[in-house]
Amino acid sequence: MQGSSKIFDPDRQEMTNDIRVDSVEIRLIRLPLNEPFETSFGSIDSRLVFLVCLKADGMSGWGEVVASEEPRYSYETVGTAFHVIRDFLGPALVTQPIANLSEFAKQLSPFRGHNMAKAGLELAFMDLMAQASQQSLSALIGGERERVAVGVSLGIQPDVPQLLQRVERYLSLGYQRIKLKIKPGWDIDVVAEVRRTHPDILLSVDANSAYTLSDQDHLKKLDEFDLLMIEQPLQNDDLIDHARLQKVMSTSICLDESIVSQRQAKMALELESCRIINIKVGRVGGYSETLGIHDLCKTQDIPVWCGGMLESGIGRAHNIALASLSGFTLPGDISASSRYFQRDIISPEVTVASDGTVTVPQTVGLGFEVDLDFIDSLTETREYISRTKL
Ligand code: OSB
Ligand code: MG
Repeated sequence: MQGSSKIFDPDRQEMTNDIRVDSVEIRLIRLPLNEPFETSFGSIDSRLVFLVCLKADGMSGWGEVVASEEPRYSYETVGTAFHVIRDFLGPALVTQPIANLSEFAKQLSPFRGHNMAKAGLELAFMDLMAQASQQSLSALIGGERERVAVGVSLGIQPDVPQLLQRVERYLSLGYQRIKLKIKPGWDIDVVAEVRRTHPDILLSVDANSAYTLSDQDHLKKLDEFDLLMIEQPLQNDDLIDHARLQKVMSTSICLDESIVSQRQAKMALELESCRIINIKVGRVGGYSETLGIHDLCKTQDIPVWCGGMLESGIGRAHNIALASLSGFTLPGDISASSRYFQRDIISPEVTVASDGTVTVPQTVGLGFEVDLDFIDSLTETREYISRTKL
């Protein structure tokens, strides 16, 4: 397969220097959202952002833990991730030098679950690897695109006119695909209205597990709107009922919540539970699993795309690198920094060009400057895990 295999290769020539992590710094900052974001599981008006900074050999590698404050999208929360990194994962990383991504993943694999916590650390490690090998994150993982196509995810609105206004706004900014959050009571009629107003746009819906298989006759009504996909209609851990639903719906099912590992992806493809997979690096536990799912889907011609978790610029930068892989063939939920935040913690901020693409940075590491002064001024909680402390 393409470039991604090289970072698993323990004998890789150019990566002779092990990375010795001196310390893990975790901190929480709160960024207000420009407007509330509502899904089938509730509404938020600010993002408590969990940042990870690994220090090694004078370098700082940055990652983000995408867990939410409440265990609604998944069981993980900012609080559980803080505990698990501080007490288990962080101490395991500072014990010995780590040569590559597979060694990194192996170091954390004895700890079960907590994928978002693991991923936050792995993102930071990959930023270090990119810096140590003097390449961009995208180049490090074998990314092939210079620009990635993006769409926008629109939360549930108080009424249809307000939704239509937002659809209008993001289309005029160039976004290539509109995704509507749906739930019982905010679904068929709403989608019908958006489709009537915009007959030709790429349109999809995301239910965040708000239905069960007993709703199949209702969900089948979505088939007439020529949707690109319906994302995670049924239970968060289900594969079987999604396979049943996919058999009776013409709209492609895309799984999000249900795919938490490469094994789950393999099962979903064998069971034909979906025709598309949304990859979120946090949900699956990091780059290592992401690359595995990407490669698996590519061999089976299953399109993947990069999901989002209202990331700050740091998580967003990693998402851009991932979306540059050749198998990411559908627009990602990678919006401009300004779609969510008044001011982002990186510079330059992420911007979306009028053709609905984001440029993949080619400079070393993350490809953006981390605005440490701004982060410092926002920091609410901070903790260090270092070798000397052990
Ligand atoms: O299901 O894709 C989802 C945000 C939080 C939790 C789950 C989801 C989302 C989004 C937002 O849809 C995507 C984004 O970051 O823009
Ligand atoms: Mg989703």
